[in-house]
Amino acid sequence: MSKKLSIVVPTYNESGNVEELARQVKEALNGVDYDIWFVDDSNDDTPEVLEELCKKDKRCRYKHREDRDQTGLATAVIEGFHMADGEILACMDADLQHPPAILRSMYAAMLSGADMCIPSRLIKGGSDGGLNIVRKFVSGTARWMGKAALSSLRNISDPTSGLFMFKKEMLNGADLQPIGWKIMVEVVAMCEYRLIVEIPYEFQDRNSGESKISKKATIEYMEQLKDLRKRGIKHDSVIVTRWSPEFTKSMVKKYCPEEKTESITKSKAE
Ligand SMILES: Nc1nc2c(ncn2[C@@H]2O[C@H](COP(=O)(O)OP(=O)(O)OP(=O)(O)O)[C@@H](O)[C@H]2O)c(=O)[nH]1
Ligand SMILES: [Mg+2]
Repeated sequence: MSKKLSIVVPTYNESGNVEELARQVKEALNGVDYDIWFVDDSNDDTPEVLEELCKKDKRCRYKHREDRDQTGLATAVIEGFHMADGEILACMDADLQHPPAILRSMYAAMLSGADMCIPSRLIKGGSDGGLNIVRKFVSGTARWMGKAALSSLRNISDPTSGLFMFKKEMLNGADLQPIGWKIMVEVVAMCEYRLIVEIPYEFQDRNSGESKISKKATIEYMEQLKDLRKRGIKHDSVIVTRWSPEFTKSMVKKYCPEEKTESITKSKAE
C-alpha cells in the first residue's frame, strides 16, 4: 500500500547541497510518491538555487522566509510539517550528513506499521563517523542530558538527531513549541505514538558549506528540556524495536522493493 511521503528540509545557506540532496532523494525513492519541502532562511543565493531546482524537479517546493522574527531551525521544520501534505512526514538536514538512501528503509519501516522511524548511528550497523571527537562528545552529552531529563527519550538510542519519519496524524492536537534546535525531541515528548522502529545508518561528513550550530543552540536545548519536563505528555506502553542491517534489508524487500524498470522493459520487449 502506497502512502505519500513529504520530506521537510530546513535550509540556511545550503546552496551547494540542495541540488545534490534532491538528486540523491530521487534515486533513493524510485517508485515512491514523495515530495520535498525546503523551508529556507538563507541570506546567500540558496533561494535562487531552490527556485531553479523547483522549476526542474516538480517534486521539490520551497518557501523562503524573510521575516527575521519568524526564522530559525525549529520554526522552519514545524512550518514545513504543517505545509506538507504527505500522510507520512520526514525531517532531514540539507547537508547530506543524513544519507538520503536511508529514506527507503525508513519508509519501509513506516509501511510495516511503525508510527515513527528513528534511524540510529549507535546501534549495530550504524556509525557516527561524520563527527570529530569534540562533536562526538557534545553529541553524547546532549543525548545523556535528554535521557536524564525526559523519560520518553530513555529507550531511544539516538533521540537528538534531526533525522526521523512519522505519521502526520501524530501532529493532531500536539503542542509543538518551536524553541531550540532539537525538533525530534519535541515530537517524541509531545506526540502520541505506540511503535517506534530504529534502523542503523552511517552519519556522513557535511557535503558542502559550513555548520550553523552555535552556543545559542546549546542554551536553547537546555531551556527546551526544562520546559518539556513540565509540558511533555506521559507515554505508556510504547514499544521501541531495533532492526539489524539484515532485517532492514528484508523489510525493504517486503514493503518497498526497488522497481527494476530496466529488466521489466527488457523482458516486455523479449
Ligand atoms: N531554515 C533554517 N534552517 C536552518 C537554520 N539553521 C540551520 N538550519 C539547517 O538545519 C540543518 C542542520 O544544520 P547544521 O548546520 O547542519 O547543524 P549540524 O548538523 O548539527 O552541524 P554540523 O554537523 O556541523 O553540520 C541544515 O540543513 C541547516 O541548513 C535556520 O535558522 N533556518
Ligand atoms: Mg549538519
